[in-house]
Amino acid sequence: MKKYIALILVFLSIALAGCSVGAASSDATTTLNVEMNEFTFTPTSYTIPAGQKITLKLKNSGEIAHDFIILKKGVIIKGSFDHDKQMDDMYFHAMLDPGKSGEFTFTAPAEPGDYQIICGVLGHFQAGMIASLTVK
Ligand SMILES: [Cu+2]
Repeated sequence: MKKYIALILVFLSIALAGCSVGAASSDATTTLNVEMNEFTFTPTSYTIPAGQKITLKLKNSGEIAHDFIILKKGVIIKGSFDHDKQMDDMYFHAMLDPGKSGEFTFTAPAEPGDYQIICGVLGHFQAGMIASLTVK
């Protein structure tokens, strides 16, 4: 009889373990599909859930390299952007050569609000390569 109860407990713990694994994997991953070209991001605005894992599917349909940069909260570029001098202003950065596609992952900022997305290649920000990100 004791053996029988022990067996039931083993099955029960396996079932519970199965449940918790299921709960963890149901944490939805948000996917962003972004296309870059001269000199645009398509689409131009994105919304992602705060603190969650994001899969970024990036495609460069252009003929030159482009960046997908999420700036830190409160960093608003107005005049020009200097990639090398403003490393600390970047929350996330991905770069793609022309004609390439790539998949990247990052964790969305924990703080809700509006964030600026830009291309950091010299002159591209000025050419209008900007998008907006809403974290909520
Ligand atoms: Cu660019």
